Amino acid sequence: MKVALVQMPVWWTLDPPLGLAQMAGCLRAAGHEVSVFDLNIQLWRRRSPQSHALWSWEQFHFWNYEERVDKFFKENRAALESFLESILKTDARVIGFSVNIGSQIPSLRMAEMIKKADPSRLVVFGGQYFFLGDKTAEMLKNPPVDVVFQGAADESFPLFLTDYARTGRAVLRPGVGLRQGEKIVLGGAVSPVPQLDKVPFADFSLFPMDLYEDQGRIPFAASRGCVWACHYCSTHRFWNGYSCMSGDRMFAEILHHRRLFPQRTHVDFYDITANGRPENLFRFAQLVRDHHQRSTLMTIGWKINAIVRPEMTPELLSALYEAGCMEIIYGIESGSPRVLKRMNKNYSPSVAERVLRDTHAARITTTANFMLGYPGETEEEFGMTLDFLRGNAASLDKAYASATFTSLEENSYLTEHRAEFGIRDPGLKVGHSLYWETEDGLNSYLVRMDRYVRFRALAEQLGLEAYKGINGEVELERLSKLAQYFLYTDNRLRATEMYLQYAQRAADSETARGDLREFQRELEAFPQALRRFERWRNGHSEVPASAQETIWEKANAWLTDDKPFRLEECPQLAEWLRENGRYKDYVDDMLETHAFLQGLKCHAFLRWDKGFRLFWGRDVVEGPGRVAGLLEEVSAALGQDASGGKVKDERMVNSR
Ligand code: B12
Ligand code: SF4
Repeated sequence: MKVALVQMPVWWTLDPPLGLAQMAGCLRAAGHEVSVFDLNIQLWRRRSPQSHALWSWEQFHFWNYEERVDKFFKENRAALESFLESILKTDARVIGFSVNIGSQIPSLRMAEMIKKADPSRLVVFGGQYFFLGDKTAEMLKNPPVDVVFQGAADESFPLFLTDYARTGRAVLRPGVGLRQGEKIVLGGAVSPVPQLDKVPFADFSLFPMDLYEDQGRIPFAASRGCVWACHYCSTHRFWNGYSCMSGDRMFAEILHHRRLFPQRTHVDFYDITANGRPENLFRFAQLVRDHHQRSTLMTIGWKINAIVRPEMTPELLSALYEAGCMEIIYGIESGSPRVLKRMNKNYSPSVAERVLRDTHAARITTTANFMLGYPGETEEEFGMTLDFLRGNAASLDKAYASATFTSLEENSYLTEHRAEFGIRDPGLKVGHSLYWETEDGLNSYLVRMDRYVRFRALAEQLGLEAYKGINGEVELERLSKLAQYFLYTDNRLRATEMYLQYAQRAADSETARGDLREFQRELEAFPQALRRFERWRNGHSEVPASAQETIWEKANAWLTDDKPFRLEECPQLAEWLRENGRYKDYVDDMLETHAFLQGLKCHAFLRWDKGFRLFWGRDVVEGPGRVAGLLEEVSAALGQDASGGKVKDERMVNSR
């Protein structure tokens, strides 16, 4: 059966997507004829100067906004149409997309193009996006998507294709979701962790290997899942168990890749936990070392993510080093035993100290990952993490604090039991995973940011390598994070200030420019808002503050509401006005002012804050001078003159 496999943006660009390569290997081993289209790498190679940043790690959310993706598709129409033509030309009857959290909308758009050109092609989606929750059924509501694979598809996709070739129709099986007439039907869960020794090798031979950024590496996964179940992590929900290749199987697959790509000497282990079966790693290391005596083909470099465990003995570590293991990344996370327990992390700091020391002594680059501000972490416990860093600096080469500090990962125990951890629950909003805070107010995003900055400063002082931030600048990272945070909290003035500082350092950030353009539009509306506000306030200057306060109490939340308001909707206030009729003009005029502000569509509204004031989001707008100053700065950051009219920067011409 002819099948085409497609990867849409966004995925990373260093090396080929492993999930798609695994699928290619499984399908070819089952006798299917495969073509591969990694459009992520193709589009990244063709990217225009203004879309450079779209592939940067921190901006993958760009791809989750439909209007932004549509704009990207419009700008790259010619390239996308030529890819479409190439896909159709293969005559593949089935076209499969590997989908993750940043590529679901671009995949859908490409599927629409395929169906428009030829409705008879069967469009199949699979990948990490569909492992958990109701994403499978949700996606199947989109007419261009015929079939969705839920979970690992190493066995289910080849079998499905064989059925399809035989019967000419999509057959329901475990792990498969599809439409039958109007109905969406799901075939039930597939075994999440296949026996990896029986799975065919990943196949990179059909990928445009010369396009990837790093020409010296090849991705590899010796295991799936994890042997632990840390509360903040969703891995064990994704894979529900742990499966690891035998040492012999690891060796055989890597040797195969080395023969095909001799220039690629770095094998990047994507295992989230590579030492779940330390004995398998040991056997692999022995095979590599023995092979060295016969050939240089297995002279490779590799690094792994590992858990801290007593089995990481000096003997094992030295065997790993001799087999080319250059770096081990341990999830240390905290120096406080109480916090580790709350994380459900299964090791004690004393074992960690020993393992780090022995890893370093074995000449393996020793990296420790940390999480800051776990719910319940006190300032004193954060201090224990700093002490751990100081005490073990001699055993460490790199110390990475998580760039999200502590995030509420979807499907993790922590996220699903927020109350147990004292996390305030304003409902799951976008961004909430980063900006959560505790009921007692002691742990917020700003508190975590502060711990992060202090941790980074200490790591630097100790001479340890740390995560480099955006484009290598920690300050850029801080500003961009604060800008996003203030947008989330609706502090629009503060968000603008952060973006202005950000734009001074990195003028080409598409996200910053997009938001600044939005702020500019709103700031332009402010002079009108301010005039209307002043007219109302001056017109009723005799109304005493106590009466104003009472009006606010009676009307309470409605002023901040985006909906137009009529007095009848607030019986309490209407009643009060009947008794104090002389304030009716004041209230009527206030309602009109409110409606006027809403008409401007600029997040401006009235609020009571020691008197009625004009707000922009949650920030007070102090007066025309401040607004004019900000508008000037925003326009300048966007490459325009003070009047906002003349475009100085070519990028603005293109992006408007
Ligand atoms: C390695 C890895 C990466 C590498 C990937 C490098 C590469 N070249 O592939 C790097 C470091 C780049 C990475 C980055 C990110 N990752 Co990542 N990553 C992983 C990790 C640890 C392993 C993925 C992997 O390769 N597995 C092995 C392969 C064989 O499995 P697979 O890809 O799932 O493929 C199987 C199925 O998905 C399915 N399948 C795959 N494709 C297709 C196609 C078809 C047609 C079909 C039918 C089936 C199918 O069958 C395959 C075989 O069973 C997973 C966690 C995990 N434990 O799986 C997270 C994970 C995939 N990453 C995730 C995320 C969110 C990201 C980021 C977006 C941000 C972040 N939080 O880190 C960034 C991407 C940013 C960017 N701009 O690129 C999430 C995805 C969540 C989701 N629901 O989509 C995961 C699950 C981690 C998590 N729990 O949050 N990641
Ligand atoms: S050890 Fe790592 S991968 Fe395993 S559950 Fe804990 S955080 Fe997740």
